[in-house]
Amino acid sequence: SKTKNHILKLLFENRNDYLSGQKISDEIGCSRTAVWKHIKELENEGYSIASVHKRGYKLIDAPDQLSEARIRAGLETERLGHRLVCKDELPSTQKEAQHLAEDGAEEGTVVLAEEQTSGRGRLGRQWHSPKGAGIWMSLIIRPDIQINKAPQFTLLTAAAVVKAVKRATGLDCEIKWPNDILYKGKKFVGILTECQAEAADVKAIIIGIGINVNTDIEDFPDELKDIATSLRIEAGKTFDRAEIIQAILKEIESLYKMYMDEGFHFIKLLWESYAISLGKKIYARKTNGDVIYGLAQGIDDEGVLLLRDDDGHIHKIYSADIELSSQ
Ligand code: BTX
Repeated sequence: SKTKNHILKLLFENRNDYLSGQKISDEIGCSRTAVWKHIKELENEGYSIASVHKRGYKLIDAPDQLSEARIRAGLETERLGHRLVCKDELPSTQKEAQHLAEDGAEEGTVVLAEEQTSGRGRLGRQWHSPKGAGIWMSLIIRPDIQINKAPQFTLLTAAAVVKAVKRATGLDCEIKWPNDILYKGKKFVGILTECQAEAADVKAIIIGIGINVNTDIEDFPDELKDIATSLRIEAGKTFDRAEIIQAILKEIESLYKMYMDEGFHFIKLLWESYAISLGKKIYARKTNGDVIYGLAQGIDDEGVLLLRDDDGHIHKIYSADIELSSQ
């Protein structure tokens, strides 16, 4: 209920202190008995709340379950996340968000699942999304732009996620064009942006973000063990997924605002500052199977990768998988 979410928000905001029942009931405009009832309900949901006579309530521990209330408490955004759809299990949050967007869901709608049974990557690939281990989320935005600009949002999202991970965990990670985020060469984030358009106009962009947060190495299938990692594996501790989600929504919102006010230029600079492949020799395997070898010179104003081959020709790479060359 709304009141319960509000109480939880207050408890989170004052988690170093006791908050009196009176203060809570004044702030929310309900009786102290109602406050007490909601506290009991929160305890039943797994929250641990100390209650001390004459001092009030204090949050001791929260369950590691992504609920709307948990994410909302501490969310500092204006629009992103104003609607949060949290599910235990979905085939894919991306598919769910696509449906919601078609039905007119507002900008800022976020879909989250504890587990995805058919999480999707690019080009029909799979995204491994085990229960409770990561952040599997899809965000709907509705920028007033032309469809050829939509790929810029993949780069915007990647830059925002790097900033948010740094802020929430202290870890410095890197971007591999166009959409992988790596820590020491291993992938722990995947980003998938999809677009709904009418003629050349974007109606919605669905930004899918998958992050291995508390995944253990044994949780990965064999084919991923050498190429994937998680924040827990790297940092040796468990992270609060809700805090990372809050940081990501906040960073996307602020870069999105900058993008709408000032264009792609600043986002591009930020992205380039996090990119590992620029200035290096790479192989780009295009979707048609062709492989081009050359120097990754940079990205252009549309987010397209510019690759200079040994003959000096510049290739524009719209979609490919890249691999760093050892030379
Ligand atoms: P991608 O096509 O760039 O990467 C997919 C490839 O990454 C797979 O073929 C596999 O090799 C590897 N991979 C699969 N799962 C993982 C994992 N958990 N960690 C590291 N590597 C992995 C990247 O596609 C885009 C992924 C977006 C996922 C989000 S989750 C929320 C939303 N819903 C949904 O179905 N997809 C998006």
